[in-house]
Amino acid sequence: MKNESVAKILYEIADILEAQDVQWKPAAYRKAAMAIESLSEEVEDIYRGGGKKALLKIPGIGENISKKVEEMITTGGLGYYARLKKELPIDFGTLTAIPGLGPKKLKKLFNALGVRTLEELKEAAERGKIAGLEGFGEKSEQEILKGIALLEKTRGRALLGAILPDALAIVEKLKESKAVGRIGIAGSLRRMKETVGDIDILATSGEPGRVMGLFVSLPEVEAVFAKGMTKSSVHLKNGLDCDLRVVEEDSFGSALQYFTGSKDHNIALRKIAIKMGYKLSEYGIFKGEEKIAGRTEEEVYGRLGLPYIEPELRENTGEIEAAQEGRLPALIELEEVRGDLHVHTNWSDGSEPVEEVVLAARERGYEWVCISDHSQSLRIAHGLDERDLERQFDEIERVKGGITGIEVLRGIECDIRKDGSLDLMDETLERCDIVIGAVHSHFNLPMREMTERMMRAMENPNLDIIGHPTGRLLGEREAYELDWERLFDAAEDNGIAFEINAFPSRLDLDGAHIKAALAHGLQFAIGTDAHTKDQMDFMELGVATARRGWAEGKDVLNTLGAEDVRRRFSP
Ligand code: DGT
Ligand code: CA
Ligand code: CA
Repeated sequence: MKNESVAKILYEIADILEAQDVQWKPAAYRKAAMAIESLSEEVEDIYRGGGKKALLKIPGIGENISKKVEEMITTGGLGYYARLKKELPIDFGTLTAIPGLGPKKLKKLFNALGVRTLEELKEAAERGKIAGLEGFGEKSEQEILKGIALLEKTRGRALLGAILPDALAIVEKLKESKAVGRIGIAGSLRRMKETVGDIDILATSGEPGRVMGLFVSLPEVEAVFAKGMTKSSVHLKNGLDCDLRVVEEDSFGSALQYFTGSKDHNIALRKIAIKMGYKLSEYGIFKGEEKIAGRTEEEVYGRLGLPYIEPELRENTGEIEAAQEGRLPALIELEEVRGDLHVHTNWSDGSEPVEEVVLAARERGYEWVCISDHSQSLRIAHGLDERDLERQFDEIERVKGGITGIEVLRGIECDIRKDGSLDLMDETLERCDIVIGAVHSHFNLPMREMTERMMRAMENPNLDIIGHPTGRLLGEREAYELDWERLFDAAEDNGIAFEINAFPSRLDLDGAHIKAALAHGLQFAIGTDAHTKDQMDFMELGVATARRGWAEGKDVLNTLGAEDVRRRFSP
């Protein structure tokens, strides 16, 4: 059993126990689930290496839960969970993602209406059966319907950040085979779209039969839909489908171009080809019967009179015109990033102490890292008050004294209150190198109020960056209602940068907002929002999102050295 499946069951047990009004235990199960979810090693391997004793060493896992984990690993199931599930057969995993529906409310809906699944919930809400129940009402029924619509939009799609490592691992395994020639990822995954519907892989091979045999028997594969010489389709254990196509060497470029999409980008390209008297397909560019391009993407774009267009730009939002006019941006590269602007430590809700986080940042080759824990209002995250922050500054100084080769910036992720004021005193904020202001409450204010709340925060001279500006949580919460033109103007007036939060469920700002902000000459701060040091890996997603927004190195403050970052944000 993979970490993800173990964690999922532990989460669900927590939900069932909470629904049954059991005290304490739900929190313990959630803590254990979170611990297992964020392990960099497979819990199976840990168990195989050191038995139950090794499980007990994982923080958050005690005697009782370690036995449950052991049972899951050794038998592939859990009797305790099966019994609980019989009592409350509700799809908590899916339904608790709907805002306003916690385990207790879901139990009420089950008892009153028999609701167990998303479909049943939708039907009940559409028929107006929920509004009349005690503890619900007209408004909460509407909220539930909104939540369902949002969930459906992302259902069957997975977060880029969750899927990218799996896809790269599959490609690496295939590459090991001598039968594989060229190989690459295509589709929305190559365009680094925030969610992906499936994984598309292309390869060349002199022995397609062998490659396909290897592919369908990978351990990641759960079921095989089709296995042929040119295309095989499988369902992966991670929940997504994956297609592998084997194409001819001299069509690899055109196939990669075609299957990378987007569809709209391809349609626009095909129009250009037709105008030039060519035919463009996944097999190449043809002039009559003669094939004139197809081996590489550069060749394909070149034949159409265009420079190479980076995959992240291929959404038909002006990239083809820009290519024709020679004004494609020189997109920021991961290698240009010199530091991470947003990481947490165990001072708030992160996992590791400052020192470990700083060392991990140095290991990545960063020149600096900005420690930015939560401020006091965020109680569930153990947010810091003025005195805590002073003590953290002391610790940062101590850590800096013992570590060379990396600069540590003193940051804070300061809550923006409902009225737009910041959650810590100005005297304290003044002592920070970087203040990231972010909204963590009152998400549903009307557009004008929300916009003015943000604007007021930006007017505080200590504020440097607006964190996760739209507030969206993919599949869970829509962006706040904001008047972006007013916000862009306010950011310009006050020298505020917008965060590109690289956490997989956020990717906020997204490409479209970044592009709009760029038109106002604004700058960006990529922050991984890491809560464990491994999560600093999300930088790749942040950079990809910046690229999807047409950002160049000069637009992104992570490309500066520590002193320049400090100077950029000093009042
Ligand atoms: P996804 O999988 O929903 O996240 O999005 P994509 O973009 O990966 O779409 P997918 O997997 O259906 O197809 C992969 C690429 O194949 C797509 O980006 C463009 C190309 N493609 C698929 N269907 C068509 C089509 O009908 N016309 C054109 N021109 N291209 C297509
Ligand atoms: Ca796809
Ligand atoms: Ca596909």
